[in-house]
Order: sequence, then C-alpha cells, then structure tokens
Amino acid sequence: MIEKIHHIGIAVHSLDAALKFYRDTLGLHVHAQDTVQDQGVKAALLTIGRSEIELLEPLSPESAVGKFLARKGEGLHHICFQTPDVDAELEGLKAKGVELVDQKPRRGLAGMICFLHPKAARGVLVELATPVP
Ligand code: CMX
Repeated sequence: MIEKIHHIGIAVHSLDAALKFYRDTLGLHVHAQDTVQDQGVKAALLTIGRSEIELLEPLSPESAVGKFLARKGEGLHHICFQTPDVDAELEGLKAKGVELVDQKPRRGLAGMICFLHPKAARGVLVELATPVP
C-alpha cells in the first residue's frame, strides 16, 4: 500500500549551496544529513509538512546522480512513495513484472528503500521507502 509522498529528490551540484536556499531562505528544517557511499551521494532531508525534500550532491561524476547532472543539470531527480512494508511492496511489483533497479530493499537516508526503473513509471524515477525509527 502506497501511503503518501515521502519525499521529492532534487539533484544539485553543491549541497551547501542548495541548503542556502532550502534551509536558510525558505526556512525548512534539516532533519537528516549523511553521505550514502553505496549510492554515491551526499544527501540532506528537509521536512516540509508531512513530506520531505531530499537534496542530492553526487560524490563522483560516475555515480547515478553525477551522470544525471551531466545530462540534465540540476533539478527534480526522483519521487519517493512511503509504504509500511517495502519488502512486500517490492515483491508485489516484481510479481506484476514491473521493471526494477533494486531487486531487494537496502538502507538509505529515508529508511529501507528501493528504486523502480524510470521506464516503469513513464520516465519518472520512483523510490519506495519504509522509514526506520
Ligand atoms: N529520472 C528519469 N530518468 C532517468 C533518471 C532520473 N533520475 N536517471 C536516469 N534516467 C534515464 C535516462 O534518461 C536514460 O533514459 P533513456 O534510456 O531513455 O536514454 C535511462 O534512465 C538510463 O540512463 P543511463 O544514464 O544510461 O543509465 P544509468 O546508469 O544512470 O542508470 C538508473 C539509470 C535509473 C538505473 C540509475 O540512475 C539508478 O540506478 N538510479 C537509482 C539510484 C539513485 O538514483 N540513487 C541516488 C539517490 C540516493 C538516495 O535517495 O538514497
């Protein structure tokens, strides 16, 4: 079951520069910030009502976000849907033949997460997440 939009991911060249706008100018609260090595990003999550904005700075040009930035420039990168059980959700989509990036959920900044391939969602990169307390 998809419950809500957990966050919108935005690719940026510099996390510090992006925080100047999203945190300092808009006044959004940063509630998590970390380097996610296996995703090749430095990321921050900012609370916006019951949803979040995730800012993503690539650690290298070869990472998924690095390649995206080189091709499209800064901007909307993915949308993340919250589900109470990301394992069950992913298995259900797999059984329906949905094209996936991740075959199993893994730990991300938003909790246990996985990505569906943009081809599955009409050109939009979709993430599923189950927040971990
Ligand atoms: N949104 C929409 N389409 C995207 C996309 C994005 N963010 N990133 C890549 N694509 C599209 C490309 O435009 C390309 O389309 P065409 O085949 O029509 O040209 C296709 O996907 C393949 O792109 P590519 O550059 O050739 O291949 P990649 O090696 O970049 O792989 C993808 C693409 C989606 C599998 C890869 O980017 C990926 O695994 N993404 C999920 C992981 C991720 O983005 N992690 C960062 C977020 C970290 C976090 O939130 O924790």
